[in-house]
Amino acid sequence: MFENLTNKLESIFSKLKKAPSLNEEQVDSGLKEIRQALLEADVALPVAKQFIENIKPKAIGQEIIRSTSPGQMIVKIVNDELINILGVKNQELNFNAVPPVSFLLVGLQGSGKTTTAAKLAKLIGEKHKKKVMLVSLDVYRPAAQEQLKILADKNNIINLPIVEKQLPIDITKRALSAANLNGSDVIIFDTAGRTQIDLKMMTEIKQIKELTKSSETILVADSLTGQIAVNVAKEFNSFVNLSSIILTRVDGDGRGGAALSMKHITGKPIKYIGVGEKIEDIELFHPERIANRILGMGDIVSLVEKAAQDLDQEKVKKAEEELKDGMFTMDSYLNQLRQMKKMGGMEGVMSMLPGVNKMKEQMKNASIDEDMITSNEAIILSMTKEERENPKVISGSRRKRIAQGSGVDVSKINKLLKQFRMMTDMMKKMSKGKKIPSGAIPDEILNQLK
Ligand SMILES: Nc1nc2c(ncn2[C@@H]2O[C@H](COP(=O)(O)OP(=O)(O)OP(=O)(O)O)[C@@H](O)[C@H]2O)c(=O)[nH]1
Ligand SMILES: [Mg+2]
Repeated sequence: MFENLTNKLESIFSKLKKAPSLNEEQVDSGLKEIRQALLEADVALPVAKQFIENIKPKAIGQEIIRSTSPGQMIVKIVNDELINILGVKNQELNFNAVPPVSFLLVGLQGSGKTTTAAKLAKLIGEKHKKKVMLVSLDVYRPAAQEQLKILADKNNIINLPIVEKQLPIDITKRALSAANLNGSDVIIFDTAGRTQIDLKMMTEIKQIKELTKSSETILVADSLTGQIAVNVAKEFNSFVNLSSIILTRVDGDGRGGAALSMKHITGKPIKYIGVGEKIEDIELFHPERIANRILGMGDIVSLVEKAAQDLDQEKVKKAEEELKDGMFTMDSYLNQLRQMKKMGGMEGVMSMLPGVNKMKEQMKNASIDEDMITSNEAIILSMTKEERENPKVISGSRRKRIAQGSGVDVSKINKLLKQFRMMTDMMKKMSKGKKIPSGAIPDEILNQLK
């Protein structure tokens, strides 16, 4: 999503970084280029202006101009300001209300409300361990209520039975009493797509909001529509007073302007982002991580979280237990490799790593790709049961045999054994609760990818 902006900023910064010292003029022209890059990324004009105004005094301050690495300091200033306009800290949905806590999803047609309702329901059920009920109030589009029902049933989410011809207000009342009866902690209301000029539809949201005393009125906005999404947010906010925003299609090739402008223009935080069509494709919106991603510093925390989410939880648990018992074997590693493949292969992983644009060439040399996973799979499958359970027994002659069996060079066997050792070391550290710092790739993970 932010690729173009990242590339532009990278080239502006590399120019600034090359200069051993910077004068005011050079900084000024760098700032102009940054402003241009923001505008090209579809950032709203007042936001781009404010951005530059905020960083200017810091960037042309004596401290920078006199410092030994002025370019690097400007990167830091830009990073801080990006975090600032993105909203500083992640904010969780507000569960602080008398149950059933109601969340109301509103937005334009096709912005992703129904999909997001189901994603949120699953996430809140699993992560927050709450009983969630889904309710569709979309009586306007044919089969809209069925669409939510099918999604909910497929994912074992409680949903309010459909009663033909009932109006949204009556459905809402029925939902509230059903939630009290079935003990739901949270109700997520999916509403029909509407535009800000449709007064009747807007009034309906206000009524439902009052009726449910909703703790959140969330605008679901399509990030691909850029500034249109931002204007829609502004209008919706003035009609119904939103509490937060969820941006969808952040996986698409939008230019990032919506994400960067929303908070500043509406004053309302983006709390989650939709990153795909599948039910689990939803993530908390972390300003710091997005800023890091934009500046090409990657996002190791998201990476690790994605890994944890995509991995089969049971297998992970098993691996942890095996590790505790000192039983982490080549079979466990084989499982991990297969899970990695499931995670969207290396490309999915790499797109979240620092400086990826520059690293593509390096990656080729280090042959970090799916071939590596496949060849490691072949190697492990050529080991005997004893060797897989206790790799320490793999002597020189055994390495030769395994190499022959799997059709690879002995050096690959050595490499894999080294990776295996690193992997077990890393897992031992992680199981001791050692935290991975944000914005930096731990050597353990880098080494493992090599
Ligand atoms: N790639 C991607 N697709 C998404 C995302 N969120 C929703 N979609 C897709 O967008 C399309 C429309 O989504 P819906 O959830 O039906 O949108 P809606 O706002 O409920 O639409 P209406 O009820 O007609 O107003 C579907 O094909 C979804 O799969 C996302 O984050 N990424
Ligand atoms: Mg819908």
